[in-house]
Amino acid sequence: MRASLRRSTSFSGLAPAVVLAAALAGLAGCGGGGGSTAAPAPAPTPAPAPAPGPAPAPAPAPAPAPVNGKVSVGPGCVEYSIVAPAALAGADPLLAQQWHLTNTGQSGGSPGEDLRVTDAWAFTKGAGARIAVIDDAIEVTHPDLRPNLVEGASFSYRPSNYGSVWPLPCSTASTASGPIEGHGTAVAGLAAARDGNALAGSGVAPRASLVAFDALSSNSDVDIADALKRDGSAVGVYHNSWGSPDDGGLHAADTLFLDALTTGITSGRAGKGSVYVFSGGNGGCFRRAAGVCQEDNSNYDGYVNRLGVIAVCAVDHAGAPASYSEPGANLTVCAPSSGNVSNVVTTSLLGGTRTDFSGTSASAPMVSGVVALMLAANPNLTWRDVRLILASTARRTVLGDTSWESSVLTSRRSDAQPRAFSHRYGFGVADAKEAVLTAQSWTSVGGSATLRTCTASATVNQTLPDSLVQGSGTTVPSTIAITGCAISQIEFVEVTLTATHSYAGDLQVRLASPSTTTSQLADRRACGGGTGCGSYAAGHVFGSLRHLDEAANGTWRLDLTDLAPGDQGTFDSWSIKIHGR
Ligand SMILES: [Ca+2]
Ligand SMILES: [Ca+2]
Ligand SMILES: [Ca+2]
Repeated sequence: MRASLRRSTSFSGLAPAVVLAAALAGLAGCGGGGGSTAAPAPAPTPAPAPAPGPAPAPAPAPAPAPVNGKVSVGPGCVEYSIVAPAALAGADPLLAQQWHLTNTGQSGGSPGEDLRVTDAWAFTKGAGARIAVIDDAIEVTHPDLRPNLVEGASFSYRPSNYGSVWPLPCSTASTASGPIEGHGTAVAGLAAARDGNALAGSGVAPRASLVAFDALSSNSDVDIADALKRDGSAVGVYHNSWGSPDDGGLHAADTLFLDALTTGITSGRAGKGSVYVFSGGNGGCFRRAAGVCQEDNSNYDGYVNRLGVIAVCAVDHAGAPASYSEPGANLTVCAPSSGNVSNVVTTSLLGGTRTDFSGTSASAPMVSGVVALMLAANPNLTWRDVRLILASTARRTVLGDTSWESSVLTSRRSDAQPRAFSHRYGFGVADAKEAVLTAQSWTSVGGSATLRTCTASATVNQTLPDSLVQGSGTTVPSTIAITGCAISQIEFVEVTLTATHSYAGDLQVRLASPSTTTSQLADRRACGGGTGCGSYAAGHVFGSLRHLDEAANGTWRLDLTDLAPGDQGTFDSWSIKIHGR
């Protein structure tokens, strides 16, 4: 409990975007192929999390207008010119290297393992849809971003720059792992860099409009919650390449965040709901214990496993899961990103480009770009429609992967590829063309106002026998019978588990549905640092998309199994909340 609560309250001070971006280099040798001994050089030690700060001060007055055509975010910071760039036309020189858009094998990967986005551009390039990038800084003056920028609609939360519409970096310095404040700029370019301007490459939605909110710069949950609903009538998709620390621990989201999400999906876009896209996390091999990768899970992160969140995993240029990409029953789709080498091409600081971006920080903004294309193709889509279309049109890759399990979801793909779910891929890799085509003819399922919810709970109070042999144990099941629920097609399942245990990482948690499919909610792992992987004492909320389109009524079963000797506890209670139509 100690670690979980402390981290949740100080989360915004953890520079989580940097955590996501930087995690790859040290992890690239883990998982995936298995048994690899040729790990690359370790990543620099991540910066320690700052101590929780005091309650945020009242918002300072907006920063004064820039003087002499120059602007910076504070004393000692880089000054940027705010002169509008000249309009350019011509082929983008780096487009051919952007294998995630069109994979011809140019990076050594498999031709066709991409977002199928070039085909979607025949229908729309995103004009009319707005993407908000929430990060710690975004170089909105970048000549490949500025043409799509909605002038005056960005917002800076940096205390020295509060209220400015220029949420720029302070420093343009780089280390071996990339620009120190370059994360948001790289993210923004993948979603919505301009096409056809003879500069750099192109975003997935190169004619979508772009705004930037640097809410991660201020160490304030208040600011992040504000950014997540800022200009909710105009913003279509809020993009987030950040999350809780990838340390295998259970992390709760703060109530301000949850309230902002609820506001967004209820009131955003005149009731059609804001769309929230998040990185699934880079903790696929967050540490090694006795030489074995320990795996974080997207479902341990209370910021990315929620009802209104589209969590995105990563596949490499051959379509296989990236070793750092976390599994999770909460994953919607994957998108391309780096594999054993960092090779995603995007925008960088001082108007430049980079060829080394990586992680789920790179895959997720591609999905935000796909969502912008969908919203441009059909502005009437609700937040629920968006997720259903992504799932029903995703492209399954590596069909022989044993993690694929059949799903009752109806395929909307033109090739009718059957639907399946994997805790590593979600429903597959986002397919921009199929998503846009389906969006055009989609009949809405409605927004938050028509979403049905059924809830039930059980008190268990049973001892969880300690494991005698690592990897085996005695399962303690508990069942809940759902009757009279009007949901015939599930859209999301939330399970809140309360347990008392001296090492939460010992517990495997599985949810079995009446349709006999299983959500893999938690696995045994060793977290190190004496944290015990967090705690279930106050109740951890898991999210699942595994049961999409199943019926709600029937017997649900939660199985807890202690799989490591030395610590034990009790299964106290659980509750289930089913959303759908
Ligand atoms: Ca360009
Ligand atoms: Ca994580
Ligand atoms: Ca144990």
